[in-house]
Amino acid sequence: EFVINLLKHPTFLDSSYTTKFIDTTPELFRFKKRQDRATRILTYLADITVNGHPETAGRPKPHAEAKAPKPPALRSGQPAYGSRNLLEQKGPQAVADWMKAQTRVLLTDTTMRDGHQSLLATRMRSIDMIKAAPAYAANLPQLFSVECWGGATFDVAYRFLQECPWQRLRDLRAAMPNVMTQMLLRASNGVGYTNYPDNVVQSFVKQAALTGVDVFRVFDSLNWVENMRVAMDAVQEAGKLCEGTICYTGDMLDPERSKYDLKYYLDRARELQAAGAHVLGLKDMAGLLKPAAARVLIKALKQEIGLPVHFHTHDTSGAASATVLAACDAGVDAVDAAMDAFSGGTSQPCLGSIVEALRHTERDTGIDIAAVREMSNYWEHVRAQYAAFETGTSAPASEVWLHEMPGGQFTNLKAQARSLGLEERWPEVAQAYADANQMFGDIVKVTPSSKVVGDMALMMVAQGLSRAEVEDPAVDVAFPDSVADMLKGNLGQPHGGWPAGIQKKVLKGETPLTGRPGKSLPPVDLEATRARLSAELNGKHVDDEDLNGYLMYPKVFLDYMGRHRSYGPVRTLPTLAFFYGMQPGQEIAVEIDPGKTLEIRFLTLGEVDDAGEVKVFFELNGQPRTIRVINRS
Ligand code: BTN
Ligand code: 3PY
Ligand code: ZN
Repeated sequence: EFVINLLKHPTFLDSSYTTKFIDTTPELFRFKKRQDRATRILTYLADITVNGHPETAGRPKPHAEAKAPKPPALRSGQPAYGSRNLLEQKGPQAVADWMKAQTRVLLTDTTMRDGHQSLLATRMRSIDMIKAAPAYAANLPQLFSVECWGGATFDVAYRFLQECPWQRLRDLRAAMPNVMTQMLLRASNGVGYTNYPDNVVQSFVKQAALTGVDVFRVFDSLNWVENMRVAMDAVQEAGKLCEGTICYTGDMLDPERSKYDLKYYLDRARELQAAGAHVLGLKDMAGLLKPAAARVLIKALKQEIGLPVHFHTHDTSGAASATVLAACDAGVDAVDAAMDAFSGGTSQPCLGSIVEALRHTERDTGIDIAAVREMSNYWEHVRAQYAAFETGTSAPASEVWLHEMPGGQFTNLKAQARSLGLEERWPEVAQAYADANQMFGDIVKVTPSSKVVGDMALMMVAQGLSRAEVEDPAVDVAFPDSVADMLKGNLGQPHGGWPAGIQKKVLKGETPLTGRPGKSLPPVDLEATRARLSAELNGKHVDDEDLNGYLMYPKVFLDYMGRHRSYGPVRTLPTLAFFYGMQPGQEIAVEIDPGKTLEIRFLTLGEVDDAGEVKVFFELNGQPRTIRVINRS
């Protein structure tokens, strides 16, 4: 009963399922008059200092000696010519040609997107990224790209970090003008968990390109290229680099898993090439590709297709760097890696170690390893601030070849299992995940299809249902909504179609969709939506970035705006103060505009009064300020 309620809870369904749900605090929205920004920021600090941050309560705290991380010194004043300059001057096809002409292996640094998405529940704040960006431009101009946007980072920024994802992108782009930025785009699912109308996807891509994305890695959660064209066309229209991407699953050299054999991948690659991809992405989201298979697959893709190949994997098994090096031997053009301090485990393999492994070989990356070390030192201090979000697997997991969970989902699902009281039964969850996958016909598992398999697996374990029982027409099963949605065809069609038996049972006679979902969704009237949103926000001007944020996540965006009215631009607070509040006597500097800095010192707390409020005493730029907040602790 409880499990069913949880599985149907809207927060759970829209995938904000990490750690725990945020308590709703209606008093925050009963707001009197609009206050100035300094007062709003003090109100936030007072609230966190008195009540704690809802997401860090009961979680590990950073070490006492954790302090504000200092980015590396800049090694040159003028950033050297990089991939972004080439894209700007000659366009995306020239970038693809240039990739193929390199003997060195090109590297993408994923720290600012997949690295923290896979290790820290996507909680890295913009300020910690923006501080690093000038050092990327100055010290690491040989990087192919910096992956820093998209995937889960978009909604987590609004939802949990109280910051605007567009502003993050704009700031990174400005601070790093010579290296390409890269995003992960879930094709018709945008940066969400469901199919959007075509014009919403088009509008989103256009805005992302305008605000600052250079490389769009576009994938579909069922590898259905038909469902990727709208997004890919929009990227090409915007003049940006379109990385049409195949997700890797199964075990290519295993004769028992013939559904995903070499021919399957070559067929998908040809479809992506025909759809206009400049680069072929190979996305091994769970880290399943083994070295021997990588050799065969990458050699074949290079020979038969001819597009440059960009390989992405996860180190869940601990064996990912062996696969990366095999891919390099086989002629891969670019690979993804995370800065050392954000690598390993469910994240990408270690960037510095790949640079070292390839040094003095034909495929030497040309990256300055000392610059990598300095950057990684910075990231190590950044990571220490997020102790509350470490979900960590502490050892490699060969178990990944049983369940095939994507790196970003693995720790999430463990946390969900814990919150359902199933922590001790994790091996059963892993097995149920594998069983659910087979029940759905052995599908590609990546956001959002992976979430559906995860929902099904948790339900099977919580209710003690075996695959045979779930499939048995005589056993009554209340399927999670996400399962019904997927089998109705709302995420698209898997290779070979859905198994008829389970589809019939879940749909109870309803006719499934077999076409492209976007084709049957009416276009959204963008200007009418803008007008409605503006009215909802008391007449506030709604720009294109806000409109596109709202179109992806209406409720998440409105909740963010509601909190913004109370707390103002908290994105510039130091991370320790933002998540853990302040200590008496502590002073911080908060730059709320370029050149406008608030010096904030927290003095002390007063007693709780009859109304349940506490006075919080600060100094703001040397002047005493008192803020009253409700004591909810
Ligand atoms: C969030 O995590 O919801 C984003 C920003 C934090 C909002 C503050 S934290 C203290 C107070 N309690 C809440 O539940 N929300 C606000
Ligand atoms: C995402 O879609 O966020 C992913 O990282 C998929 O691997
Ligand atoms: Zn990934």
